[in-house]
Amino acid sequence: MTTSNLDDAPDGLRGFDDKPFIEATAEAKSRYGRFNLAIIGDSGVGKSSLVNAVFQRDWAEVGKGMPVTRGVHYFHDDSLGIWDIEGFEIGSTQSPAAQLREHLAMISARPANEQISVVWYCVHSTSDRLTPAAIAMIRELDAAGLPVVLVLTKVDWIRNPITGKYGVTKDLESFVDWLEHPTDRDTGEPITVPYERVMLTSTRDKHGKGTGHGLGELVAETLALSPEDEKDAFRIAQRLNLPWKREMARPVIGTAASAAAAAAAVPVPVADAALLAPIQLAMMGRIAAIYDLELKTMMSAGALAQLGVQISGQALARSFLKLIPGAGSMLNAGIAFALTAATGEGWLRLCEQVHTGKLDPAKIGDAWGQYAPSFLEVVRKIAEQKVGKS
Ligand SMILES: Nc1nc2c(ncn2[C@@H]2O[C@H](COP(=O)(O)OP(=O)(O)O)[C@@H](O)[C@H]2O)c(=O)[nH]1
Ligand SMILES: [Mg+2]
Repeated sequence: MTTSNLDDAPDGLRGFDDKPFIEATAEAKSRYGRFNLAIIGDSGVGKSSLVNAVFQRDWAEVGKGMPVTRGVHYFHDDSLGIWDIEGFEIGSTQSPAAQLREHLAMISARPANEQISVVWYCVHSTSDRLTPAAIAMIRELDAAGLPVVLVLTKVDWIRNPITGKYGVTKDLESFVDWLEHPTDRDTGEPITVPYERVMLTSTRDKHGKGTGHGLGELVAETLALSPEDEKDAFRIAQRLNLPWKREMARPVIGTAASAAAAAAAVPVPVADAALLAPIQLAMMGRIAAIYDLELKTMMSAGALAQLGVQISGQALARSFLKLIPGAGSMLNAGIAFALTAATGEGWLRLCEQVHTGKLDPAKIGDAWGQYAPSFLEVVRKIAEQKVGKS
């Protein structure tokens, strides 16, 4: 169910309908669904830091709070679920692998939108081998059909003073060598450890500063290992890679611009430019979902309505047509296309600013002026479209 934000909007805005925006966001969110990651490793290895760096939620520190079961926490919002698994009891009658098997059985009995897509199995990068318990747990995950990224954490990157390049310690190099050709600790015989990738990561340097290393590669590998129908959910849930979101938003803009062109296939008076508003608002709602923005709750009462009035095309189309010799007072397919495409691009950039924390969502209404399509931008779009057609 969706409700309008406008019930308490200022008078002049009440006639405006924000439903297409809100419904498009809700529809896109339910279509993309939730991405679930399991992150497994000893307490203190750096799991919560990784989750915070890649997903940037302002959840209370991941790992705190009531566990689902001993050693297992589940955190989620609409687009992301994190299974935080640690605290395998040493000296328990059950091996860690058997404990993990029980956890996985418990999770598999949970609802479909909580099922794990990818596992990050975290090991401190100063280890020299995987322990037999770790190997048994990775085999357990593999047996459950889960792709495992072996994440080496808290890597100490050393800058070579001569070449300026970053490298790792000799010890870590030999750990990575061992991981490529693992052998049994006692017999020296080759063994199989069924992980998919090794990633070397840090979320800060050893002084606790900086933004880390290897995280871009970690999200790229995680995306590659995600099931096809969950890749978009991951692109939305993660907050490190903006180009992925742009790639998702561009076809949404293209589709809306074509729909706007079709709506104005028979030219209409500029006074009727508001007929484009539902198309443009639905486009904006879908883009907001890609940037994981819940504007309905983020924007103040009436701000969305104000925005809607600004983008409804009419004012812009009117001022715009005055400047085009011979355009008259009719809105045609080309102008509708260009206006919608330019609106989409402006909105995309604004969503990026909010997404990266550079713009306070409460100020979207005021900021839109800077992002709204300018006259020149629209003319450029029309020119591009003509070139594209010829
Ligand atoms: N030097 C360094 N310290 C880290 C790194 N990641 C986490 N830490 C520190 O390690 C401690 C444990 O991290 P946390 O993420 O809570 O581990 P968790 O128990 O596995 O969730 C914290 O004090 C972090 O500040 C890293 O990449 N480098
Ligand atoms: Mg933690």
